[in-house]
Amino acid sequence: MVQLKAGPLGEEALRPLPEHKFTFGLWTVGNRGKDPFGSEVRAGLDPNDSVRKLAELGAYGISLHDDDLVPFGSSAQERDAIVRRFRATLQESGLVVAMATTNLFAHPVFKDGAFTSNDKQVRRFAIAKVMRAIDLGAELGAKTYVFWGGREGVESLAAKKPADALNRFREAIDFLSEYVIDQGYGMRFALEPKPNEPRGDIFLPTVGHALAFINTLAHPDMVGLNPEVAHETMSGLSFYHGVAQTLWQGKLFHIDLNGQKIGRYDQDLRFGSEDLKDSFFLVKLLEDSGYDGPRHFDAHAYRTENAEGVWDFAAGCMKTYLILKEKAARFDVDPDIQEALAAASVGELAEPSVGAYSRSAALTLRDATVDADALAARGYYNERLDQLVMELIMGVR
Ligand code: GLT
Ligand code: MN
Ligand code: MN
Repeated sequence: MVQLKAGPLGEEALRPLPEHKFTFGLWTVGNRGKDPFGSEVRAGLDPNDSVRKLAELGAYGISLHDDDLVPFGSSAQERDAIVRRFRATLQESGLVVAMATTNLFAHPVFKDGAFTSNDKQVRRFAIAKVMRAIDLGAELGAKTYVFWGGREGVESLAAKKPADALNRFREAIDFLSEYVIDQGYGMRFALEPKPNEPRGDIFLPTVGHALAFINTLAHPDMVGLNPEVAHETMSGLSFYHGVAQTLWQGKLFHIDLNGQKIGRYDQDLRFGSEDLKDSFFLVKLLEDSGYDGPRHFDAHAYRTENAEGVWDFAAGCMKTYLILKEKAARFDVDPDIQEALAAASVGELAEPSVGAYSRSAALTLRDATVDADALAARGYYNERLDQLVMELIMGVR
């Protein structure tokens, strides 16, 4: 029997606090709504104002590309003045810089890629730009450094040999790992996979490709992933399963949360706005796993929004996460759900199937008579289980 719950989820539990570790890219709240078909619809934001506003809303920190804070081409003197002012704002507001990254995609010099550009001079320029951006990240206290290879790809398949490109990608990551070690920054790297856009095809297109690539690196221990909801979903893959395996392999170093419809361009929508069921299980997974990194939103407000709507968007991302977190806690204490989990034999999957190998155990198992038809007769009651979860998500239990 479905029991209607007492009332709205407690206001207290839904108030974002720094301890929840919500972070936003400066480029997310700063997104001006430009798309391939139309111009900007919102004014640019001063990063210092973004920090103050996010602190007011209960965020924990921000992330940035080098160029989000220090415009491309700034002099050393201008850079230092901007960074000094920004550090003061961070200190006043209590926000941290949890992640830093490099813009290796906007300037025309990167039109054929950065680490994988066919032009060696461009590749060298890209690695130098990353070193300077790592210095900036270190100065601001960032512990995670993200690599999103948006331009590392091709349209014409004849234009790059994939093995050469992967060698150059690896060479760059290995060189930069050494740089971080040499400088004593104590940072970890997080690779962010994406299948396409802006390139026709991008190297390291999915979580699976990137996990396999890490095993080939000189310092695999300092490199993990920054998976993004939108990027796996674009390919029709389950983000939940991608993150689950990343966690299983000890490689979830950071995460980009947003919303996305399958098969579309990279929409970067408000977290949870398109994929409630997957989002619920994602939040449950993160909360149950002991992942203690940032809950980072890489999304932006609809193009319909003015300056005010940007903050509705940011508050919405955090509130949805907290609602789903609250529901994940209810999942664990809901007696009907617990009963349905038992009926589905969910716990049994945690038990070893055959245990340690011995020849006698193997032969006994191999030669035993099994009534497969009898085993096949059981039900797993997944319909009942799933309906109960949907009722939980929809708010009637
Ligand atoms: C860009 C991209 C994101 C990446 C950012 C980090 S930049 O907005 O679409 O997915 O996370 O480089
Ligand atoms: Mn991202
Ligand atoms: Mn995206």
